Amino acid sequence: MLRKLLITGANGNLGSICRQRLGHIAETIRLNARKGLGDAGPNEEIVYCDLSDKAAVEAMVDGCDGIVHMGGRAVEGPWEMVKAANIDGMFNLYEGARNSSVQPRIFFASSHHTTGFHTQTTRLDPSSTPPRPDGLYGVSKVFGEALARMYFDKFGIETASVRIGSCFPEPPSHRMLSSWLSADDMIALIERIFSVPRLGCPVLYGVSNNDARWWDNSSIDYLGWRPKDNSERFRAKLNAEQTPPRRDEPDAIYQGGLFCTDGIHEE
Ligand code: 15L
Repeated sequence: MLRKLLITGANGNLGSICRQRLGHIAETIRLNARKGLGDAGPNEEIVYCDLSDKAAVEAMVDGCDGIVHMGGRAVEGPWEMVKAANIDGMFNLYEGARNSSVQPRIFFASSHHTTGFHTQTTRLDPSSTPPRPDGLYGVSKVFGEALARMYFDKFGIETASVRIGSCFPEPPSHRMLSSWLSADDMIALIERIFSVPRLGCPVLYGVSNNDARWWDNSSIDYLGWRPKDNSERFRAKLNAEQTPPRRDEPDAIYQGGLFCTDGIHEE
């Protein structure tokens, strides 16, 4: 059991699932967002700060032996926003980890948009696939993975960079039948990451056991994570509700789908 687990982005879609379901893995859960966390529960602490505020982030990280880093920008946006949240924010978090009185183990919510320009006919192994980000957001997650790796090689800080696919109650599109990650599988993954004796610094895809998945996570078998859910059970319903994209449409060509056709967002 951890002493103190920090969950950043704790008011977001995935952060709030973590808040609801990870209370048992630490004596104290420190929750972070910029606002909107409500009242602290029995073993919760609330810290409001912006990830781009270095002093505040360092103070927040100090003393935490686990971090689930869900915070930051989770979709494409103007560079200034992506940079503040995902570049400066990551650096501040890792400087906090380096300077902390306790060395934390970190779950970093990376994204499959680090490799979004790979085609849907390509099977990717995260231990060897070159990045092909599909936007500034994807680029920022490539930076995050590289930063995590450097802090491991130089300072021994262990991180699992999890390229989260599409974590929704049901896949919202045909593309996401491949990239879907159930909340149950995500929580089971986080539990494994914080319980294996040696984590190292793996990169993996956060994806359920979908028949249609593109990703091969066999390089992280040692984590003992065996995702159980399969998006196939939603296919008939999705077919009834939506026409699948044509084979020549970006949502059927690229793993990153329409993120690949997005331009550079202006301020
Ligand atoms: C992501 O990274 C986003 O956070 C999520 O909202 C989805 O858009 C997902 O990727 C996806 O495109 O599958």
